[in-house]
Amino acid sequence: MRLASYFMPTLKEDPSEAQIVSHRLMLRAGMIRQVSAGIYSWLPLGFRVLKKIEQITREEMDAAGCLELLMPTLQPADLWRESGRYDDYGKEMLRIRDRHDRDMVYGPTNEELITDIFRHSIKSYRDLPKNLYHIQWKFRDEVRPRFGIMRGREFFMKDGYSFDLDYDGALRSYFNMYLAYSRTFRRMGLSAIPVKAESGAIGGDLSHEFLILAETGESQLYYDQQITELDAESIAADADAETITQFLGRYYAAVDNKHTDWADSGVPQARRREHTGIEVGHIFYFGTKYSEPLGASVAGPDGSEVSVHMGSYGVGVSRLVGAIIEASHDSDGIVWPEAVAPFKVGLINLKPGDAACGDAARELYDGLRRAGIDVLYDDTEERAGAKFATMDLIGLPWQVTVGPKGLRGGTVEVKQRRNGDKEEVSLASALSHLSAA
Ligand code: 5CA
Repeated sequence: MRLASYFMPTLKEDPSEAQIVSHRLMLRAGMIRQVSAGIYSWLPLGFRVLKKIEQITREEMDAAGCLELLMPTLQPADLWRESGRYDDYGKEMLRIRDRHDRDMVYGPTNEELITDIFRHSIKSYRDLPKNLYHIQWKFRDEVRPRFGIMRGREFFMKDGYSFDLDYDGALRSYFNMYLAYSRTFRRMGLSAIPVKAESGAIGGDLSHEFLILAETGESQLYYDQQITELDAESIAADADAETITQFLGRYYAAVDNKHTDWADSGVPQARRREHTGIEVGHIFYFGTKYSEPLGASVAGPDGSEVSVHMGSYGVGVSRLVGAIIEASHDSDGIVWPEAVAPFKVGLINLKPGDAACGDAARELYDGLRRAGIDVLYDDTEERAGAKFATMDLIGLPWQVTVGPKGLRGGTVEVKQRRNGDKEEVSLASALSHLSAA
């Protein structure tokens, strides 16, 4: 991508409405634009990151055996009346009336709709287990949308739903998602702590939030330091219920409303930690809370009808964009982990008018693209200082600078954004250097 023809409206000044660093940097880097309170447009740079996060999430869900589908954003209110949540959900749910006076809602979550799909099609225990997910916009009319896309009203979520014949099967499905979530966040360069949590409006009595530590987090968490070293992969995904339950209870971690007193936690003094965190994922097991009222049952092995046991699993795809910035930035701007970076390389031509610089930069640009490496090529007429500042602000993992001085000796400069390390490499080897990086 050539910057001169790209659309990346960066800001030099800190926007006054942004209270936290990720919101500030997303606005300054031209990633998003506010449309209305808690509602944002995703501009090209931000959209690329959103898509990367979406894709990693999708790949990990697929690898865990989940099946992707797509449900609409609008749902009939009658489904919510069947589950009893139409009245319970309160003002957070956006209610709409269509031209035929039918009540609709803009989905804040999809337990009812997926259960409706299930009950019409799956009738036998032989078709279980099933785990269906989609990645779709949600709307929750939060009282206080804040922190940019971190607590929005319209936001992008991966929500998945599992169906099993009984508790043991459902616990295995739950644990399968617990493992998949750990892998998903790790791939994004995050270390997320699974924490016992309240189930809230979704319901049920077993739930874990995945939190990443950040000063700006809205959740207070209390945890045993050991949990950060917990290797969930040491347990087989098809382990029995007892092994899974034991594993889930091995180390203490609780959000504020689940935490009572350290003294009751059994955690030795030296291992107690308290920190604020950002919730990037939440998994729930809620048994037959929706399958019973909606009549989602299957014929069991002995022929009798059984209400299926369900769980639901959410990843805050749009929130993650902000959460990753909270976890990875410095005073100059964003520092993207490579897996989610909008481009891998930022190529700076210090003197676009100069024939040698133009040729060298173009050669590198074409070579990188041929090698399948995403590159943003700054071919604008800006001053050198401004170009460097913009590249640091948008946080691409690698910067390559082509300038007249270096070129006289046949070299370009390669800088790693994460640590600022710079290296002069020959123009000829720059491509292989970056391909290998
Ligand atoms: N049905 C369940 C699981 S699919 C559910 O809705 N869970 S949730 O309410 O916990 O939301 C899942 C994830 O969406 C959260 O962990 C959080 O990362 C993200 N999320 C929730 N509310 C917002 C919001 N207002 N803005 C941005 N992301 C949000």
